[in-house]
Amino acid sequence: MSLLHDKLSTTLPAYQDSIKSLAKSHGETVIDNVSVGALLGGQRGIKSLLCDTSEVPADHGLIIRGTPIMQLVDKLPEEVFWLLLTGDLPTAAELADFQTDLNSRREVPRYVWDVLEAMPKDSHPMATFNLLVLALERESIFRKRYDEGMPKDQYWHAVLEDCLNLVAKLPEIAAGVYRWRYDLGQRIAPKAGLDWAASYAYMMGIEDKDGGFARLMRLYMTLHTDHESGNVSAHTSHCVGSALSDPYYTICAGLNGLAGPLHGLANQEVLEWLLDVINKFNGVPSNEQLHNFAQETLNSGRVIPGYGHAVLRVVDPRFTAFMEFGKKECPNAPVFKLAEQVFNVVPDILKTIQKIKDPWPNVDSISGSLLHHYGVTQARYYTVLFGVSRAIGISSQLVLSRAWGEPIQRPKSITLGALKKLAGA
Ligand code: HAX
Repeated sequence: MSLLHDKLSTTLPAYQDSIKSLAKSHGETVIDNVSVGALLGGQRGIKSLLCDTSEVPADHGLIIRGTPIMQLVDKLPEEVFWLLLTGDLPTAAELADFQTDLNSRREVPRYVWDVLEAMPKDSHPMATFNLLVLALERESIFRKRYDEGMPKDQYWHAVLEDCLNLVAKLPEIAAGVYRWRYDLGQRIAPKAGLDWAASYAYMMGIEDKDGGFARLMRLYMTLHTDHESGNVSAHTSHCVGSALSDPYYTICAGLNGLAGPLHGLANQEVLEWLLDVINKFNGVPSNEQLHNFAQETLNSGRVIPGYGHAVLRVVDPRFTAFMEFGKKECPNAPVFKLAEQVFNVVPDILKTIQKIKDPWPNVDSISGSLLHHYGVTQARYYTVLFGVSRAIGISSQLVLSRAWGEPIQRPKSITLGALKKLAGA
């Protein structure tokens, strides 16, 4: 057994007990009300989900297990995965054990590559990637053990096995999608001795003389892991996982939600928008030209991608982390500089539009400009990178949910007639 398994076996029983006893002693306590506006407004803000991996206060942004994300920017994604699961950062020995464990699980079955090669080349990379995740369902330990009559208290063990097996394979699968989709030549086999994100960077085949791309990939993977549980990808996964669909089905479902332009696909839309600006003005625009371009986007009924958030009311700290990285590593990269210029121009425009609650940039407004600098110029691939990282957060939430025995989700819907009656309308 791994040190991670040992640690969870020690910590999870107290977690299970505290939830059971809360349900028993305070089951009737009311924690929120549901207004007609909230129901019709995407359930925005209704407190109805339990998530202990991370929280996103509107005025602070992402906090993982009590630690603000800005204090985790130097951590490897594997360390953040351990933190999400256990509540503590790993010791050096725990990290080494965890990395060895992940390495031992990384072999991708041949049929996954057969599925990849059967896909039409012009399929969206996210559709291709998600399909490969689903193809791996054949490997599910949870499903096999469930069919054999696994007792409930064993669920989280089997979910953890599936999640580790999947997360270990995702860099090679995602890099395989990248190289195949863009005709970059043979797949590149993993190289021993690299950490999880550096290995992903290496297998994509990006030339990386000074290691800058590997550093970006570590930061990228660390920043995108988790964002509490109300966002579309995490929320979807919770719902699907609650039916005891195994982690391959569950994570794929979450990734399908991530593929929407209002969620994880925004990073693709941002780069395309930035490149449109550069094309239109034959290079860097003046602030006035940029202002007019943004205004045209809004006038045509489209959103400014990468700006606004359903929860945040401040600059997303993940944006700040990327901005600091860019200022240090590639301050003169043209697309990065344009993303910086957009940050200086667009919030003032959005602030004048009363209905927009958050005029500030989110993580997606800048990540692509950095990827572009290192040669990952294919915007349609960006959400795959996000998905590889987000699988870590979804996995962590799934393990905790199965550990405390979250029942099948089943909120109640009502008809418009019933809603009007309740509202006295
Ligand atoms: N540009 C133009 N209009 C915007 C806007 C933006 N960047 N942000 C919000 N609005 C509009 C909304 O479309 C909405 O208009 P309607 O009432 O006409 O539908 C209105 O302002 C109120 O929206 P809100 O309450 O401020 O924000 P929501 O919670 O409804 O939506 C979104 C949050 C992130 C979906 C929204 O800000 C948006 O579409 N932003 C651009 C896309 C984007 O960057 N998405 C990524 C978000 C982060 C994420 O999940 N990453 O994965």
